[in-house]
Amino acid sequence: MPLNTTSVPKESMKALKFEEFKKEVLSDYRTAWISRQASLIGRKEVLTGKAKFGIFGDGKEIPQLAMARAFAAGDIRSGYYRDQTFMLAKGLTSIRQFFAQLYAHPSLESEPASGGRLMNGHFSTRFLDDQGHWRALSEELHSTCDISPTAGQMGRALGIAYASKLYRNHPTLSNSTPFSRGGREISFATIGNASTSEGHFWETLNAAAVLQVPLFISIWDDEYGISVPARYQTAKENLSSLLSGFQTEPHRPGIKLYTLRGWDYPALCAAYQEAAQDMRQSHMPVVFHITELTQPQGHSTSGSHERYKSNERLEWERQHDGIVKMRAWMLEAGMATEAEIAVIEEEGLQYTKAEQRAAYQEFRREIDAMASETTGALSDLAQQTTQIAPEVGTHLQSIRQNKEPLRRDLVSALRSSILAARNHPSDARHRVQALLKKFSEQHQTLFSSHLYSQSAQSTQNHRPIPAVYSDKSVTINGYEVLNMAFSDILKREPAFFAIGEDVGKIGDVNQGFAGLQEIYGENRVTDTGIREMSIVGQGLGAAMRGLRPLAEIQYLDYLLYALQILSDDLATLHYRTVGGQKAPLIVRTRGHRLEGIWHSGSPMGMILHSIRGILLLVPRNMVQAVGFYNMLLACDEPAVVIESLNGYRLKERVPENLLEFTLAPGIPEVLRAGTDLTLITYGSCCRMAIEAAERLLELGIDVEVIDVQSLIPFDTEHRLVASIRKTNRFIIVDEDVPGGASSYIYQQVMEVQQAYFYLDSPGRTLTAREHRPAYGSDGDYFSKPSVDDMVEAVYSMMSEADSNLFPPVL
Ligand SMILES: Cc1ncc(C[n+]2csc(CCOP(=O)(O)OP(=O)(O)O)c2C)c(N)n1
Repeated sequence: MPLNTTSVPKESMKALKFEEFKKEVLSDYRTAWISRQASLIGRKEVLTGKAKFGIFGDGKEIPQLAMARAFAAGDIRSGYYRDQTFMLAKGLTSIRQFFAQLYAHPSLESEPASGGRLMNGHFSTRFLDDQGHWRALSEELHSTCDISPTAGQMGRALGIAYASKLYRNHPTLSNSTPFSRGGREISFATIGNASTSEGHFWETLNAAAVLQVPLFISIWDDEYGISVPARYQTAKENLSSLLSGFQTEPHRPGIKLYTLRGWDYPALCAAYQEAAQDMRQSHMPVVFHITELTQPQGHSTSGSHERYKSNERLEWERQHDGIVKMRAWMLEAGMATEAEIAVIEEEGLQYTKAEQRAAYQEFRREIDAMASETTGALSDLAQQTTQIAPEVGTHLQSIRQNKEPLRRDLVSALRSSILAARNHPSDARHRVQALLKKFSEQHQTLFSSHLYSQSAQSTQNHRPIPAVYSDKSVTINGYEVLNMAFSDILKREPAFFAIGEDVGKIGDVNQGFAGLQEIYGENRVTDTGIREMSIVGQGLGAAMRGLRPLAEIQYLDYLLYALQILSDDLATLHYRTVGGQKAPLIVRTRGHRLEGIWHSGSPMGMILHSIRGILLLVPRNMVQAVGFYNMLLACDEPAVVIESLNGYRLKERVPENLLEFTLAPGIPEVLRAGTDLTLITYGSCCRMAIEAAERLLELGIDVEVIDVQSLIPFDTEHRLVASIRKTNRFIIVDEDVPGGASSYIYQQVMEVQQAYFYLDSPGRTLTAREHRPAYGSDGDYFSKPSVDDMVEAVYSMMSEADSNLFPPVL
């Protein structure tokens, strides 16, 4: 099958006046040259110890110039660490910012991509203003924020592209939004050849081809993944040949595939522009397989490529270096003379050096100011403590001798000095303490802000609207409660849509969306393939463009397939951009107790510990779930909501204001008041805990049952300890493994809420067994905590406390 071949763009050469074209070419060459100098200088900065690690885009410059030419207002890049030339070409980063990131400068003014939180080469633009409000994305150029896990950008890139499709087809949003102009925007993704070995790549590509969304993937192929050559990475060592099966055929839309050589500047420019122009209309995904790329300095500053590349390969790379090739072409095509190019190169080198120096000076400025404050405060203390705490003088000395201390050196000296001078309660020591406090507050903001939303729409600011019940309140099945609510949400919130396996035609496996596709159309309630990672990616990217997706993972057990994107991308997005980007995605799933190893899991510890940055809500029934969905749609944070798998056919009383009422996250609810012991639980265990409490009452034990409801955030008002204060005993029950989510709750209760002050018995946990739940009702009984287990656990705790009243029975 013939693949597109490269050719000099005669048409565009003609179309542009030669002089104008020449100017653009020279400007491109300057960008590539500067980018290369930045890579060379960057490596030196690392090797001389000014920066910790460096990974650069040398060898990948030329196709990025071409990609930049096709990239227009509203388009969004999702790429990886090699794309500095593209970012520079579009003005989305500057050389100074590039170096600020290399030095990990924790300042948004100097390093707007991540405020020093990400290693170098991890690019990003600010989608949000300082208040957390959206900027007019359709009028600007943007890049989502890069992550290091290879191919981790693919799911998000799919979602960015999917939003274009939704905006185009949306009856009301298509032209009246700051996010889109008729869905013409392209999602540009870049990926290294070796990273296409990841399933994420193929899953995304297949999904894009099925969905027919404007995803433009460029593969930078330099034939290696660190040291591992293509023969270990790619079948037949030929990505184009593998990808060719995805190509569009008559009446069978797939993708468009181009194979181009990475040093062929004119051919690349022509092809990128042609493909992008076409894609804005057709929405057909495109893959550019860019071959014959090089990596002049090797993979990163961590190693040298001479260790694994042959001399022949190294020589080939020198000859096929894109910059060398572009330079030769410019001379041959009469774009510039040797002398003109030499001027560009010298000026570019000096410019890069000057910007690098300025970035370093900016990076040092704040720390140097801190250092002089630190030495000032410590020298006062040192003078007064020469006899009793000579260590203070030593700490002072070591800071003075360190020409380029880091923040941690200063803070560490302050902390050690305060301890050393602990017996010297002078003003000088208090001044040191005050300074440390000031620095700590600054560092809290610099290094730990924005894990969760800090905008006015943050869930922390949410004021719940309580559920209202009356004599008229009806009782219906759990799934019908959800169905009523989702129907209303689809009506009132045009940006809301739901996707997932079996969500469309049958309205999800438990009928929460039953009948709603028929009413609201396929774009609002949509079936997807079985591909959990990219379902989340589809939602994540769309949420980054102002839509309000609900992405469904059919069963909690299958969240594992999506855990990487949830943990690495969604959970870190707001934090790693210091509030510059957000994705208020709702991930809906159902779990806990049902039947069998892969439909009864409750791996809550695994989830809890990997998704800090995302809310984790565990409603005990569907009314509570609706309260959370209503709240989430009024706020701007991502959440995982786990409905109880065995609750859809249970009857629930529906509040009068089901469609308006909201729950605030982080607020446990007392389900049953009691005086003897606090039983803390959530999800499916709540009903069982109530049953256990009723049986315990017959044994003379009055248990308070509390539903935690929300694991992240967790009991922000410390209601649990308030209960324990009264009962002086607690047991935590959940369906996770021993030491799983129950230990998280235990740490919250004992350490954060300091419940140990009020305990008459040691707190304990009652969990599932270590193994996955065996099948059937017996399997459940002997694997998960049962009502009998709960009754016995409580009884034995009471018996230990008063064996006369509660004689031991076991
Ligand atoms: C999931 C994952 N596995 C391994 C790594 C370590 N790693 C970083 S880059 C890289 C090679 C990537 O090669 P390629 O995709 O060809 O891109 P290149 O760096 O050559 O441009 C590896 C293995 C990683 N970052 N993420």
